[in-house]
Amino acid sequence: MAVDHTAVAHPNIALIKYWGKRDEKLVIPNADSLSMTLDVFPTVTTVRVSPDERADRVTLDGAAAEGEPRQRITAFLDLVRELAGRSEAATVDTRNAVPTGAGLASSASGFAALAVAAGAAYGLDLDPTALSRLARRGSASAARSVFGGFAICYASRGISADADLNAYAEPLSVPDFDPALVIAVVNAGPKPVSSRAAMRLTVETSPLYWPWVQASRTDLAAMRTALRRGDLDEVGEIAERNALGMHATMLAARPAVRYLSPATVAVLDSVLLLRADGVSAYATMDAGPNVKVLCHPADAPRVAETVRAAAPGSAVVTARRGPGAGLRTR
Ligand code: 2P0
Repeated sequence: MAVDHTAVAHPNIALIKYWGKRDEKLVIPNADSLSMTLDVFPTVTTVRVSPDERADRVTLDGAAAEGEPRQRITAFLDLVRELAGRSEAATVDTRNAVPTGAGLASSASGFAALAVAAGAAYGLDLDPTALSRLARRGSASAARSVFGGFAICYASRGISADADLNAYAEPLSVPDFDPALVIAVVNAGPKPVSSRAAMRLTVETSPLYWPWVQASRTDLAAMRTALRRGDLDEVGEIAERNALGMHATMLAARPAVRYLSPATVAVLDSVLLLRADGVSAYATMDAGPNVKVLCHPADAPRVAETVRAAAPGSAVVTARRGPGAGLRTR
């Protein structure tokens, strides 16, 4: 009898960003990245092996998936089947708690949940490193959502066959750091350019891209030290400059990719005012206009109120560090 395998995964927000691949087919980043997995906006994904079906059936947020989202999920299922030595079709139902493709890391939680659920459905027995490697093939940021709390994703330094093996995430123990992340959803609509297309264009055309990758390596080393110390101001400063630098690489692409909107800039201004007022608050943005503000949990209500006033109509959600991806047992 067909059995449902249901997995839950949460998005993660990178403090040191991943932007750009050195191998598009294997999804291997150009640089290491470091993130915090959240306790909000889960993806819940159920996979059932369906031997009687001729093709995969994929439902995304309640509707039949089409186009690129469907293609990426079926290509991922093909990879799982190849690893498992199986050929049956699957039925997949995946639901995101946030709008898909709005720069709120739905592909990170999505492919982490799919890796866990599809891996279980097809009988793969993967350790966390192998699971992270598998999730990476769906979306590189998904490699980090396999783990709870903080995670570091290694871009492979090896060549060819080693490259796949050496590109994976692992948890980073940060016992003395438990910040809040206030998320200002200034626009929940789909992004105008996919992150995949935008990063390709940036790598190929932006004169700022490689200098940023260089700077990112220095940022990562400094970030590890700051996290170990539990120093929110240091962590925040590094995260903010790394994110702004990433956006600068896109603004310098030809043609420019600009995800930041007037509401984004209004929130960034309000974060500067909070700092001028003595509040430790630091911003980071991903492939979209939404802003995530790192702060002490005790300051989160004030930060939330400030960013809501700066971008009226925004949904504001406060996140803390959340769990890694796993099967839901009933
Ligand atoms: C990150 N982002 O580190 C960066 C920062 C967005 C900006 O990872 O092509 O969906 O599927 O590997 O993981 C978004 O890109 O891209 C992302 P693919 P992904 O979180």
